[in-house]
Amino acid sequence: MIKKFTGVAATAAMLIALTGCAGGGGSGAQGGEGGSEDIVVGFAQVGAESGWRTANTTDIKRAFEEAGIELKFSDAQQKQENQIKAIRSYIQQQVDVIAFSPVVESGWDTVLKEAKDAGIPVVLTDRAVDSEDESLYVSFLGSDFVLEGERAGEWVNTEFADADQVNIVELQGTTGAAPANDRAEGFRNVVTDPKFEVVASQTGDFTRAGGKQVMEAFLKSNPDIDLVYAHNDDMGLGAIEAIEAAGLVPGEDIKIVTVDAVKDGMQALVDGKINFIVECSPLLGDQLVEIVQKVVAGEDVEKRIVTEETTFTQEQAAEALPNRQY
Ligand code: GYE
Repeated sequence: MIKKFTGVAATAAMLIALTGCAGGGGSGAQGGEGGSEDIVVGFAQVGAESGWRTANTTDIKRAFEEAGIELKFSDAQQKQENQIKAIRSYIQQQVDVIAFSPVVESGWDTVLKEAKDAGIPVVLTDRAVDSEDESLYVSFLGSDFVLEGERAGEWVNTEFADADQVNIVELQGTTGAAPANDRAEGFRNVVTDPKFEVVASQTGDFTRAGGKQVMEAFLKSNPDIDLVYAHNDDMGLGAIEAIEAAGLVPGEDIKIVTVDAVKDGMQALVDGKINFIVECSPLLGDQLVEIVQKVVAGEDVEKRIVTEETTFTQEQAAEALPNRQY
């Protein structure tokens, strides 16, 4: 591993060179004697599909920079094969810890086993894998997506308490992704009254363009849509464009509930174009750094760390928006 050392770090590096106590080289839990300066982390990001993702990337880079930990970063452009390639390259480079946000839930066992065999601990951030062997990763840091779907559903139950028939269209996240699977499931856990009908459900891949395109098709084939449930703000924002282009008023003619609460989504909520947002925090950087430091120092880490989140009505959004970090 080639690193740039200055001052204290250089002295520490020399000591390590003399005593042979470096944390790198896939030695995993034995590292850390030289402090954070010696740690190298490989992070395989999903892509740059949404405002949430951009905020997540920015926060992770900031946190590692502040901690003085070298971060190797790759963007998989929403493709599992790219993420697998990135992880294999981190294994080859013998980084100390690999962290990644799995684009889909399934199909990770082989590459995770390769990391384990190389002695490199893996931390899952944001999204889960469906591997039955939990020893393939040390920790999973991220939101409870089922709960998010339930929160969206609870708002729907209250909002449409007096309605007789409610036609819902669903803009799903990336097919096979944990937040798409779980947000669909959570919503259905609570929206159980037979008056609710999901008349159409399709993936918009968590992007604004995808949300717009799918919503245009939904509007053409469904004359009476009462509600859009979008698995993230970006798809909801795309849906708003499609609804307006069809001559309808988003937030009034068609109600919209989304997940994330990024600034653009919150602005649309304040503007009355979205009706309710379930928060999903992308600010995982500091917690990830802490996990990495503990893992490298050989300390125990929690297997599951759940992000704390809230929900926003239009009034609450107006109050929160000026101080919103993402
Ligand atoms: O909600 C969406 C992003 O995995 C929680 O991915 C994340 C989701 C987030 O594209 O906007």
